[in-house]
Amino acid sequence: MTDQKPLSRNETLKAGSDFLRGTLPEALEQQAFGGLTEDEGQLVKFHGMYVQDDRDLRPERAKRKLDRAYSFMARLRIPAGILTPRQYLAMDQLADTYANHTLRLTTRQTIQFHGVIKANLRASLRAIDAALLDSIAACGDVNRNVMATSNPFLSRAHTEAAEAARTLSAHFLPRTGAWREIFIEDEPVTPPQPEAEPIYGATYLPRKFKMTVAVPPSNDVDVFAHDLSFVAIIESDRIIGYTIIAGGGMGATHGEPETYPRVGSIIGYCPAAQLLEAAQAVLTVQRDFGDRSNRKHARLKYTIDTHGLDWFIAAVNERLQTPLEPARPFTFTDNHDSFGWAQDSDGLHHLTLFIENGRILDAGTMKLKSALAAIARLPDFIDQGSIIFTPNQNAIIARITPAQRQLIETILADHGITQNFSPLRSTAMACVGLPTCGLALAESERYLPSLITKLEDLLTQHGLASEKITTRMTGCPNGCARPYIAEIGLVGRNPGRYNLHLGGAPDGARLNFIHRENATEPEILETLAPLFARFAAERTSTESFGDYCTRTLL
Ligand code: SRM
Ligand code: SF4
Repeated sequence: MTDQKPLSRNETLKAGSDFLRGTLPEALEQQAFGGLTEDEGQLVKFHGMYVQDDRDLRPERAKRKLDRAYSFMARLRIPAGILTPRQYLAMDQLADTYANHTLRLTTRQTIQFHGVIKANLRASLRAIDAALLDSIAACGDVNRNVMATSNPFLSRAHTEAAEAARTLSAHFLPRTGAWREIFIEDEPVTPPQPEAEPIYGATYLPRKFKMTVAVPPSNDVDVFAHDLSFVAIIESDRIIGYTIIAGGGMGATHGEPETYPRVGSIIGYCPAAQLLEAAQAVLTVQRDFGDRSNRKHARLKYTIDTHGLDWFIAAVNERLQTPLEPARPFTFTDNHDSFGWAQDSDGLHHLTLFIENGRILDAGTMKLKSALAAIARLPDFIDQGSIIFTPNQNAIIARITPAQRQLIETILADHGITQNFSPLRSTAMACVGLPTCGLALAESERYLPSLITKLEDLLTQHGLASEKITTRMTGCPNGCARPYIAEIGLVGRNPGRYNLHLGGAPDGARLNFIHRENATEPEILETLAPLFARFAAERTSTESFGDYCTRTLL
């Protein structure tokens, strides 16, 4: 390590935690307090959980001098986002038995449960384990859920990309037995030998680390937003290797310019067989040189900017048997999902469903949760189908026989599920935000749908109703819905106020810029209305809104 500054508190905590155990076992026994101590809260993240409280209830509870209404968020590790229908049904059941009756699809192809009380934590984790799933490393200073371009059944290259995501996820999984010992087994599991973390060491990584695998021309995983991305280079429908992108990241803090979003840099190419070696070289350079004193400066993007890209590439190459080759070209068309029906070469059908902000629930006449469970239970589908989560918070019902296609449409219709969403709405994403996210400064998931309705009206007025304009909202600058590469990005600043960012590229390759700060809804609409009018009148024939804004406003 080159850094001489004092280590951050989390580093000491990790080092002294006995491979992520700390006092968690005792804390789970203490039911009188529904939360955890600060240190336990940091450690439980490595096991896929966060202590949260219902922020809607905070003022009233504070007035009554009551503790916060604590509960846990639990996040699964699902590389490439693929579940069997039986696994999906087990998770659907978990949501009802132990959580808040919803499943929340995330921007990293997995599921979160909200509202799990401490007394139900172990039972929830056991239900996850019984479904042959886990939540290991879904959060914490480790390699997080690995994404891959959705739907492995669309081509052989897609299958290989999903395999690559699984391989990466398994290779970089922490080796500690703490998760199983604390949450699953009744008895402590005595490891056969002293535990070790051969890749991470006892202090794991300086900060979270995120990987993706993309199959062009789709950039649904948003390769430029993550620490490390592999873009498949394909010949005859096989992945022969990957162009590697490193140092992307979205997180920032308002008013702290030394924190910033960054799009990843292309660092070279490796043959397919070198995938793990290349990933390990990048991850261990970050392990050894990342900032362990300031967590706001600890992601790989800052390591690269501190030492320089040439230094970084040389440091990666030093750890490889054969250095990276020059990057090979690739082209992305967009970073959206393709909705509706598709068919694979085996004649099986696949339905990509839009799920607004990833929230699967039964609400009024729209019973999405019940509909998906009914589909998952269908004979044949339950044995040979798949349910796949996309990086855009949507779901694919995959491997449907021709005979069942009509049946599935009927189930959806009977549950009030229509798919007539505007292009604007179906490509929009909001992070969770209030009431569960402890960092939210403004509404996000609960607010974006109504703002989209107003933006739809504006677009219709200007003859732009069929325009796909990537719109993403977050309740704070951490960037969980990747807003800084959207064509319209709205980043929460204060209650009811957002920074309006414009100018992302439709393929997600470019950062947008702040156009208006701290804007209220009327201010957002009054800013966008004339811009939409000018875009409709002045755009070149195929110009996207993001490209237009970059051309005319910068
Ligand atoms: Fe995130 C923290 C939700 C994807 C950047 N994120 C959080 C926490 C855990 C809040 C906290 O630390 O207390 C949020 C929990 C909210 C809740 O109530 O559930 C949260 N992040 C989410 C999810 C659920 C948003 C969503 O609506 O889908 C996504 C879960 C992904 C997953 O399955 O693993 C989610 N978060 C992202 C992404 C996008 C991505 O990974 O593709 C980013 C930007 C990419 C990046 O990492 O740079 C992202 N989340 C952050 C950050 C800023 C990190 C940084 O480098 O500064 C934080 C805050 C932190 O880590 O200190 C954060
Ligand atoms: Fe919470 Fe901010 Fe992430 Fe939204 S962007 S989920 S408000 S941390």
